[in-house]
Amino acid sequence: MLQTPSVSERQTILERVCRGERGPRVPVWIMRQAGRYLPDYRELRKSADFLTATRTPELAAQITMLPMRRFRLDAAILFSDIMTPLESMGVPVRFTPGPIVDVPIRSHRQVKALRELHAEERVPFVLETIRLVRSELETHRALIGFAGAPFTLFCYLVEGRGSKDFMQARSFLLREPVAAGDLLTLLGQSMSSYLVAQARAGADAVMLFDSWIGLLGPAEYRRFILPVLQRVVSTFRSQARQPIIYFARGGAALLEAITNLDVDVVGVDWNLPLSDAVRQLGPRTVVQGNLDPAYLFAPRGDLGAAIDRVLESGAGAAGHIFNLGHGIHQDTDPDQVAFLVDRVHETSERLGL
Ligand code: 1CP
Repeated sequence: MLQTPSVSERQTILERVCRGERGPRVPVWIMRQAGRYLPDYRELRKSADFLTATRTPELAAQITMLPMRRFRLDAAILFSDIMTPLESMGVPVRFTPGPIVDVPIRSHRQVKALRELHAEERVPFVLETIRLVRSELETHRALIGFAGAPFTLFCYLVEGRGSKDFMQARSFLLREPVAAGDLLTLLGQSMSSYLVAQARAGADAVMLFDSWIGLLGPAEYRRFILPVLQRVVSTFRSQARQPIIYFARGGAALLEAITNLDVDVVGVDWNLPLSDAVRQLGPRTVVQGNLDPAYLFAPRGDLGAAIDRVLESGAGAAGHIFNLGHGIHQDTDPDQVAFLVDRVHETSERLGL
């Protein structure tokens, strides 16, 4: 008689860890794993610009799979960008290579002119990419879908481009709190339905990238951002079962506030040891991170020791997904990535992590 696989048999290793199950090893993937440090990515990009690559499902799926073919990674991440869905909300975006918004949002009138995102109609190419990748990927490896967190998207929309301090964006938040609140709310509604659409298309987990949240202090985070994020999470949870990862770069001072967010996994950068993050988030939390990407330029002995330290530091959490503390640098040698992935597997299997 055919037996229906139990839930845990059907889940990928990454999903099980997201739910707080340990073993058989610590899963690993790398932020920006499908990017410019890969020679095959640079080769593919010679024939297609970044926007075309993200909008062509066959190409985006092929790029998503590049690091999966090369390394024993436990998860793929959709090849796309946090700014991709914004075009269909009424904001044209260029990439040079970072995102540029030529007409930044600086008034309530502009906020009111934006449209909420309806992913199935407006970004079908993203959902098709997910279907293609999921059909190619082995069952034990996860596909992560993602969206920009409201504040990080807000930063690019108001500033118009990358910045060290996003002064325009942060001053807009305080100068025009009603307009800013409306913009954050719209982004939250749009990104929660975008993540639900990705989950329905086949993403095994979803991730919210809050890359610039470290620019806010805890009081402003609690006042302007936490309520919006709580709605994103509760809306997603009411419509999908997949785990949610929240990456709060620079969020060391925000962890206490983040305990109010009902996410499955908190991703942290290298500014604090994972054990400190776990102390603040509580032992039931699953963490993701947090090797300094600069270590990939260190000699193998030092790199290996640093990987083991991160694994030991994460051992007190309910679960640990190994990653860098931020995206991989474009000058990184891919052989160092192969070494990292194998080292995470070897050490975590040997120590039973
Ligand atoms: O080929 C090129 O020249 C484009 C470079 C590039 C790539 C490969 C950009 C422009 N985006 C991406 C892909 C991308 N962006 C992914 C794909 C999956 C993977 O990780 O392999 C993801 C998840 C993102 C998310 C993203 N885009 C974030 C959040 C994560 C982070 O790095 O903090 C942010 C902040 C962006 C904005 C962005 N898009 C591109 C660049 C170079 C940037 C950063 C610009 C800046 O520093 O302000």
